Amino acid sequence: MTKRTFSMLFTLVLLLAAFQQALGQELKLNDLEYFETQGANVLVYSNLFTGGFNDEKTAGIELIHHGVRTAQGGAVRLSNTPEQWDLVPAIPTRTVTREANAIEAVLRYEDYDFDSRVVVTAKGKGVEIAVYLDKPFPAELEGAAGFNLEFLPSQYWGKTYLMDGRLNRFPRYVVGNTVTRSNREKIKQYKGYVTSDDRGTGRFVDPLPLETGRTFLLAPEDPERRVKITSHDAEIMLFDGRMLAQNGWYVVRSLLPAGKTGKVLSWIVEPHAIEGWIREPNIGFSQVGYLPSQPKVSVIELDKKDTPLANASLYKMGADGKAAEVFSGNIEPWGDYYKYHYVKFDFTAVTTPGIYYIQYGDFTTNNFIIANTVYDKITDATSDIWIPIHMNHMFVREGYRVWHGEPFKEGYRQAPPNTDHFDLHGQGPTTDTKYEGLELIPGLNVGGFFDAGDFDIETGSNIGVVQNFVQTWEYFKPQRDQTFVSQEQRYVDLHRPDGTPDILQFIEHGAKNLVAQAEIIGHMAQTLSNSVLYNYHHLGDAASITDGLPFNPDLGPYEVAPTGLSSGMKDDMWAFTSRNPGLDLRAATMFAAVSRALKGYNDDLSERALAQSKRLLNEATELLASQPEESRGRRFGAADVGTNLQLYISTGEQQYADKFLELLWPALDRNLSYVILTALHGIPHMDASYKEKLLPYVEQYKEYVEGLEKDNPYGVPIGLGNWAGSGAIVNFGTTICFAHKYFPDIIDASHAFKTTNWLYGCHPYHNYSLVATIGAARPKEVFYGNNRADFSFIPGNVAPGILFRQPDHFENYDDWPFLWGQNEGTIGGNTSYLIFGSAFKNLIK
Ligand SMILES: [Ca+2]
Ligand SMILES: [Ca+2]
Ligand SMILES: [Ca+2]
Repeated sequence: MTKRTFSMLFTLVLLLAAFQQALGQELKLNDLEYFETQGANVLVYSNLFTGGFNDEKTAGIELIHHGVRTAQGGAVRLSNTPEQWDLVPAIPTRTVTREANAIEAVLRYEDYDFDSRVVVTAKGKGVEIAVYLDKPFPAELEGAAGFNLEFLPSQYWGKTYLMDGRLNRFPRYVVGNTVTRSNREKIKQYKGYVTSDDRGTGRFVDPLPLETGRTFLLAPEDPERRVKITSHDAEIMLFDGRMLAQNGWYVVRSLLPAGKTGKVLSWIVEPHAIEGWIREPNIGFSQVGYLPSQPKVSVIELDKKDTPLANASLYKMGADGKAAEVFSGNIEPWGDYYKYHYVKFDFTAVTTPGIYYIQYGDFTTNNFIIANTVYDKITDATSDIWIPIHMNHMFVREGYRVWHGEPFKEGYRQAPPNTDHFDLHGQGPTTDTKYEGLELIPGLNVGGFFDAGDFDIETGSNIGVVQNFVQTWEYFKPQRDQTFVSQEQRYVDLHRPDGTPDILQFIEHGAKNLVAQAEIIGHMAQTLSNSVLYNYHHLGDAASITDGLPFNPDLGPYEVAPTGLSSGMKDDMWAFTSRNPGLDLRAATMFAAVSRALKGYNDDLSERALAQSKRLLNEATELLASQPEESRGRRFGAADVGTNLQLYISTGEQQYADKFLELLWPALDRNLSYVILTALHGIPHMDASYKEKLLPYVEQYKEYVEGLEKDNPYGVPIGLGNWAGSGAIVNFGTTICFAHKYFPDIIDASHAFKTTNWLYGCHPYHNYSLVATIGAARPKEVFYGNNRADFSFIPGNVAPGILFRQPDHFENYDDWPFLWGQNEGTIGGNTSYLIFGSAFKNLIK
């Protein structure tokens, strides 16, 4: 080979490499049916608009850009900036055509008998998104039907954009121009609900575009976020969805042309992909820290293109601020789990108390503590802050701050028959009470806990919450008193001890509402909730959700009576009262437990709870017996097993023990991991043969627990549903604690650390603690609480956490609070965490 041919060959090789690199950046349809290049994934209806609460901002055409899901909602939509309750398209068919490198979907709006086809085709470094109409869309959708794609504000605000070369910056906060239009022109919202109060104007707000043009370049300065969108046949508009709703996204939109068929719109969307980009390792560890004696294993999440290192180190901080390496250990491979590769770093050998951090190659974590005290306070923020702030019908103060005034002073009205509801409830064909539709039901505005990020009282959930409190009290007798609660003053003051254990006051507060329901309505309501959608999505002081004045039909809307005692506002909350004997039965068991717990503290409420327990038990048993067998057969979950156990504990009647045992064993056979905790709670109340019969199930459970080590790198039950799985992982931890208590030779206590590890930072996506504050070095900073519009948190909240999106993406936004499936906390979930934390602290004592 001559020198010349060698150099020619060399040049050719270089050229080929460059060509391949360029090709390497081209988006390709992969086996999981999305368009992929390293650093950019375009998903086309992998996730549909079927989440349960309409537009959850987790569906449509989506872009995962250098590891972050930065765009979603790509679809034909009927407004400039769709809100949660705007209509979403059904997607009856989705077709992947490999030869054409294309995915096609039919989008259907049933309400308008309107079909369109969206075809996404790989085109070089981007995709073409085209909309086809086989017949023109209905005339009433002219100016409404358009193709939208939504970008995540927190990933773009402060960055620049260019529209046809004109310079702009994405606004940090929504400031812009809107117009109002006649309600006659408004596209109807879900089931005809309306998300805003038009103050009697008959007009709705419509945002104007921030910019309009043909070539839209997002974030040219940021290679991780740069996206170019061009269209030859349509104007591209940019809107700010936050104009109408704080959870809105930046919306890129083109209107569909009226009267046309065929290919009516096309965009080229090119997400920039950084050449050779490799996602930074996510080094998972407990942000709360570790006990000296406990297992300590960091799970490190790696890009599949990353090369795992051979070892990692632990550094200890000295009092002089200087750090020294104190341990070096091997990196052990675990394997692939969905999108990433996982390795583990075991530093259990390090047992000296101190301040440490992990060094993995060039990556250093924040510090954490090894000490015997790290878990001492894990429930305090939840019990001292989160729970009292969620006490309904009270004024809640903390130092200089008022969390909320006294809500719903006007009380609750009877929900009219045949009423649907937007929060998954409804009133059946009758009221099942002595009240007429819309009549005031006096006395219900007392006690109870806000459900979650919203302010309704979910009766089923509140029953579970009071059970959780009673269980915590009866098992652990926490004497903690950091909260002043006065039912007489309807006043709560945080950090002001009043001589009564807070947990008794929480039991009392929950029971007050539930006893009122039973006494006044005659049975349990389904929910006490909003009657109008525009105040359901309330953000701010709970006392301002309604005007506090009862509705007076003699007054016009927005009118207040001269006495100041009533108003014409139809904003009063409603009680949904369709009778459910299954719920009554659960209430009966809860009331029996309440009556035990409150004896000697509030004897009056204790006796009233017992009276309602007996009455509801009799009535519910009769009602259930008169129901057809098949509808009873369907009720067969852990709740029914647990209800019969609680009934037996409360009444001592053998029939409930028999029913408990009859339901328990088949339930364990069907769903062991879910039902076994209930079975464990039965041990103190059953004879010795019961524990013996349970033994093989506990052995089976041990296999299940060990099998989780092979299921995923974290060894916990990871949920893949539409609501992320912290709740199941908390229950897993609680189950371990109780299983170890009764079967210490079979279930090892150390499994419980898998739950704390996961909750406090050792999980996919990022390594922040999923529990707000609680002594973690790096807790999550934003949650979907009722203060979410402030990008904040309520201390002690447990986020659902790591949400799975099809087909292979786990995420938890910590700069965007508004996705309930990953960032909301519920009163049910947070009181379950109280039990776990109490049981866990007991376990490690
Ligand atoms: Ca709710
Ligand atoms: Ca107290
Ligand atoms: Ca009112």
